[in-house]
Amino acid sequence: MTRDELKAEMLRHLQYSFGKDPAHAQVRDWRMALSMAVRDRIVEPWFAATRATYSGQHKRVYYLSLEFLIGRLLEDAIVNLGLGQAAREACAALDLDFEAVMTDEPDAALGNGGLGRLAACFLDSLSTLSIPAHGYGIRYEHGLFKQSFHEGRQVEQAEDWLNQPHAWEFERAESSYEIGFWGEVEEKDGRAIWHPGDAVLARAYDTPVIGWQGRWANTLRLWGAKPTKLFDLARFNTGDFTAAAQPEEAARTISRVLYPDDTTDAGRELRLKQEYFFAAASIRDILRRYTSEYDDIRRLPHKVAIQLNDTHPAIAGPELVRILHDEHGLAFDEAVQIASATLNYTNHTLLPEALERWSEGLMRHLLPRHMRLIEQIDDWHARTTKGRTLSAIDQGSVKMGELSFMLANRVNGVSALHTGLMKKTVFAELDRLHPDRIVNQTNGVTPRRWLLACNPGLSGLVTETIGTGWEDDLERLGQLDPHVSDAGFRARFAAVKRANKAHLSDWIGREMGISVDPDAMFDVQIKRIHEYKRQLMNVLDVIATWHAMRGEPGLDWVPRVKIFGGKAAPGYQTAKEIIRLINDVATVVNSDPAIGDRLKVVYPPNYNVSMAERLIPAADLSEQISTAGKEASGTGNMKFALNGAPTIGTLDGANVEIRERVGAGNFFLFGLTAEEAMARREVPDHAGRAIAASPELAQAIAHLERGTFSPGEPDRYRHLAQILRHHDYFLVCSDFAAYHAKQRAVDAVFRDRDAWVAMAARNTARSGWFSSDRTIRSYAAEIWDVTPVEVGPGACVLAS
Ligand code: HBZ
Repeated sequence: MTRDELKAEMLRHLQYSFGKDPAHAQVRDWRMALSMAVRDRIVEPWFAATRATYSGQHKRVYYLSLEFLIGRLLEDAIVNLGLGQAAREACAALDLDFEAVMTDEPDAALGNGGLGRLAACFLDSLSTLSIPAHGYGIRYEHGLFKQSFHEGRQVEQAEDWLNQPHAWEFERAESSYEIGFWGEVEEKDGRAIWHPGDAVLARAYDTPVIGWQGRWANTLRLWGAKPTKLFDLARFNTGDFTAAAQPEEAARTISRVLYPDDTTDAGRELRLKQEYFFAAASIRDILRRYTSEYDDIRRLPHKVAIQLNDTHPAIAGPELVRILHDEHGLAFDEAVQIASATLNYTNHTLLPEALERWSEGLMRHLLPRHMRLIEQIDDWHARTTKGRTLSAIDQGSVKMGELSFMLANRVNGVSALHTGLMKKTVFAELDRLHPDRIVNQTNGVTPRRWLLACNPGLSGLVTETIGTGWEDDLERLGQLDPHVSDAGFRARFAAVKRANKAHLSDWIGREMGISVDPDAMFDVQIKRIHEYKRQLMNVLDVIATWHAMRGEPGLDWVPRVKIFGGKAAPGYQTAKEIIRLINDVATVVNSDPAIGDRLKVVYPPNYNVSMAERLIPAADLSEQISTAGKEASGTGNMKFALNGAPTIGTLDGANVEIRERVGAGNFFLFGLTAEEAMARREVPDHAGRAIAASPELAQAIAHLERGTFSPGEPDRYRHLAQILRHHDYFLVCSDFAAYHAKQRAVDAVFRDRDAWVAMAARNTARSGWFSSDRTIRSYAAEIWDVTPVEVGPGACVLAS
């Protein structure tokens, strides 16, 4: 598509789709016009992919996830369709600021963090690999809350992304399912019939997901909740307008908000309703599609693979059994066998507080038939495995991890370390009963968004050096390795990073009014705020460094900018105290004349996918410092390495594999191993001993206790100090000295510019394995038993 064609299409949409005169069009109108012009190019390959799947009777993958953190979609589409230059030029020809048009799009923040972003990367790779697939989730009216800071404290505001036209979705009013809740189960002629007491409609909204070069497109189908009865006209006519609107309100609540808690589940009843609502609608839709093509329901596992993204969709298991048994009339055991040959489950956490459990009482009340089936599934499992000591029902609650495991063909962890720990800890007994069921699938990230689109400077250098083709074959980055010893290449690599940093410095100056030196080291920790991720250890290191700088102002310190980003769950008080501390420390450090430009703390509010795309290309150092054994994998760690930022990190999650691949000499390792961490927790007063052994740590904690950073309220950080001294479950104190010392080693390498650049470039060259294309190929071969559909060049939109 040429510049002029795209421009003409934009003008056509502006006028005929939106009824706007170009003379009065705002940035939003132009963004919508460009989105529509680009979207038109997706429809053809989208239809072609659907037709090819039907005509070839290919097996399909269904990815069920309560979260899809997809971010902005316009740039993604433009990049995948190769329309970057045309779009820039068309905007220029129309006198539009291209950046402003692109950044006008709100982030679709339908997720909390890593789990949701992983689902989005997987959709991208499924399309790139032309694997027939659907993502299924909820069309939340309000995504993850917007974060702002008020006197350093996190303030949450409702996010409102749908309060404007949405360019990418197609509403499918005809695809609706009635989803029941509550009610009774009738036993009749040996069959169970569930009579729900209430119901809502699940309506489908489809977003096409275009793969690399437009060769294939899959569908993200999100369910919105609607009332079965729109309006109570009788009540309205009596004048009770509020009551008349009540059915609509009650139904809509189900798809109103994303739960902003990534550890525990608040609003439990509504959350369980959300889970059943989307799982049931998805299962119904999957079976409708299957039965429209095939007669024999027993062959379901040959044509359908369902992946449960964590246990949030786990109720899909009992729902599938219910339909096969109660509605299709299969024997119970056969129904369970078919369901468990179709379903697979991914575990994303071992943290006990994040493992879902539902009270038996609530489950029986809300989903009476399902609770009965869960008991039968539990009995069936005990009967068929002789694993009688093991149950999915325990002390009045249903353990969704155990239930998902029992009903799965494969269960996977998300990094080698995590999978190993799953086998040793939470699923030890189930693993013994089913020794082949647990497999590892180390996470990955899409190189289209996380290198090509977000870092044009580096992707340009890569292409100039090794040619194209790496975008969907990321292991080719390995060809950069020999170039790292070339001083000319290193200089260009360094220049790209410097330009990205200068760009970020400008943004920080504009947005936050903080001036940062682009030649300082940009040290970045961006992720949800959680004690196990240990932002507290990072800020203690800031305090210790600040203290040392004040003590020896004459020393030749390596200037650093400490950048933080992330949200805390609204009910997670300790995480919120950590946020406030970072902001208070920033206030003191950034205005300390004795420190000047040598140390800055920057914490831009409202970290999201788009902010990650801005920060990662400009990072020098990647902070991946979780307590070993607690971070299942991490995916940010991969994005940083890919963009040439070496890691300072523990042997946790995928850090282990990153270090193996980039080489131990290109990774700053510190801290206890997972095993050592477990042993350390048993040592009496481990924190006290660590504090006594590290004057820097003792000093930093003393600053918290003295109120150095909260002079108006000296007690503000007493609670955090108490945790450190007496309840240091995440071993911040035990790891602090090693971390602080390793940071000085980082300084030393950074001082040697050439050594640093070589290390950074090797991180890029050796990160090819962390493409989500590799991960999806591996799921396809080892879990789903699907193969990519061959697409000839004729199906490629670029060729048309
Ligand atoms: O999933 C994350 C893991 O912490 C991270 O290590 C991993 O890389 C990533 C992808 O595998 N887990 C989450 O992001 N978990 C959640 O967001 C979550 C959301 C709602 C919950 C529980 C967990 O109720």
